[in-house]
Amino acid sequence: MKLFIYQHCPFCLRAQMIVGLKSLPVDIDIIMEGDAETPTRMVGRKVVPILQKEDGSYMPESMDIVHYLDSKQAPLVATGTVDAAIEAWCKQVSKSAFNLAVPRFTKGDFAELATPQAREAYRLREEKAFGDLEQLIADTPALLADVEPQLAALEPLVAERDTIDITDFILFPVLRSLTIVKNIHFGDQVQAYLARIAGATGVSLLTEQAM
Ligand SMILES: N[C@@H](CCC(=O)N[C@@H](CS)C(=O)NCC(=O)O)C(=O)O
Repeated sequence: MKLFIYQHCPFCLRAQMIVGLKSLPVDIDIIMEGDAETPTRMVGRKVVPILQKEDGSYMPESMDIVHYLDSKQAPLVATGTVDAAIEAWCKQVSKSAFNLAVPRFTKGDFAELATPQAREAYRLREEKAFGDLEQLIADTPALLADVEPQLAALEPLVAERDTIDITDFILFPVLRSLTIVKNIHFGDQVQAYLARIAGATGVSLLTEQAM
């Protein structure tokens, strides 16, 4: 099987998590930003992640891919329902978190941005979705002032988590996205959570390229 992703993409990360967690025989392939033709040929629109299954057919939608891959090898891990408090937390933090992460993604070291054309295509895509990206970078102190208290409020919620279930496929991609923000303060519990899930899934954090 083959999984087509962007390395920065939080939805793609969900699929990468299950591949890594279960050591599944799935090749990871990058679709370049700006390449609409490849995903459109596969699933009729420009989107990632896309899984190419054993029979050659294509499946979009991150959580569908997670459940499909999870079913390939017992025991199931992406089970249960998403923890309501964590789901609410993700919704509440999402706008500010991605206002912090996305302008940095556009400047980041990701394979899908390896050519100037691809990087510019991505910058334009995100500018359309998020507005002036340089202004968002300038707004970092205000955005951090919103996100950091929310990260502090997450501490007791992650402290009680010690296995991996469906909730982590929602929460971890949001937190991993925030690791690209230089000097953001994660509390001890969130830091331990990030390290635990990254270790279990083999997914790298973005701390080394934080900016
Ligand atoms: N509901 C989809 C959302 C996937 C999604 O929005 N992916 C973004 C990348 S982060 C995308 O493909 N955007 C369209 C584009 O590249 O133009 C899922 O969960 O897989």
